[in-house]
Amino acid sequence: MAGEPQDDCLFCKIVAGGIPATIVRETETTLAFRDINPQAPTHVLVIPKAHYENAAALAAGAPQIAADVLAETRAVAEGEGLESYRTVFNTGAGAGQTVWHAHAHVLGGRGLEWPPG
Ligand code: DGP
Repeated sequence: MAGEPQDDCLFCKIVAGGIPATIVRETETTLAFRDINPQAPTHVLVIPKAHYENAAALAAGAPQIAADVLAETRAVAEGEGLESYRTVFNTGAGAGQTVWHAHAHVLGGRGLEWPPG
């Protein structure tokens, strides 16, 4: 069921403390931790603690938590001292989503080109 923890979800396991992660920030509804395979000097993932399979499902099912995730991307960028940064939600396999728990990538600390690949 949307919002409920999933036994087979990597990020639900991180939320539950079953898999270690380098936590950057935590709120009642969100968790921010460093990406295991960083693509920039700062590469932090901001996730809802509740399980939604991607950003679209989160926006539809829990818009306030979606807003919390977005607010946390700003807080992460500020905490990392980033004036410029990119926030990315890969939604669907064709867009590069590989973990099926909604997450925002916060990338910064180097020049970022546009368009992305
Ligand atoms: P995406 O491709 O948008 O679904 O991004 C998933 C990201 O999750 C990817 O950049 C790598 C990261 N990731 C995968 N497994 C782990 C893990 O066990 N720990 C952490 N911290 N990040 C992970």
